[in-house]
Amino acid sequence: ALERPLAADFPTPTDEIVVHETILVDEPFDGGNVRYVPGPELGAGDQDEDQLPVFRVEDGGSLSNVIIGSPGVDGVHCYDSCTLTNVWWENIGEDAATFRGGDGSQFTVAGGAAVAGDDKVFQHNGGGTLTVRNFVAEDFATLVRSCGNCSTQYQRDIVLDGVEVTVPADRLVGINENYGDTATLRNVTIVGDSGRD
Ligand code: ADA
Ligand code: CA
Ligand code: CA
Ligand code: CA
Repeated sequence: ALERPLAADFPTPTDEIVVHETILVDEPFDGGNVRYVPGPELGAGDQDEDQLPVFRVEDGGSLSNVIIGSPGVDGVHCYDSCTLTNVWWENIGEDAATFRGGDGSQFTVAGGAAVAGDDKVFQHNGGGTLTVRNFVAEDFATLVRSCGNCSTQYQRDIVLDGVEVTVPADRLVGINENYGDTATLRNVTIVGDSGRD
């Protein structure tokens, strides 16, 4: 059985689907708590940057009640303002979700949890604001990273509001001050002992 963080109340999967090809979402998609298991065509779930996402969410699309099974490959890619509601990552792959819309995008992650990542959970590569609300993460290095080397760079805003993380972890948010990024942290709970004095 998977080890689960105490506070991350993962839903029991209602069914399981193996995903051999990235699922394109351009309308509201309610997964009904089905577990979507990445097939080997999408990647191995390691730190290889060339893996494919399980879901690609485009203009008009949103995801809710989806369980991303193991190995997490490149998780979810969002190409426009998108909302991920109650999305659960059982084993984060290279990262859990990537946000790629341009300036003015409003990306929201609301509810859900992610566990078992080697490095980053959320990767903000586009423009606009990424808000992570009522989210739980355990066993990762960085919760949100604003891309430092993307081919198009943007000023980005990152908001955490109601986030519970379990240490050890390296950082909540990594931003690029040289591009004017901002990070706003509200209601952050850190569970456990960092092991540091
Ligand atoms: C790394 C890489 C970025 C981008 C990112 C991602 O941080 O340096 O250019 O590829 O991963 O989107 O996973
Ligand atoms: Ca990466
Ligand atoms: Ca990635
Ligand atoms: Ca993992």
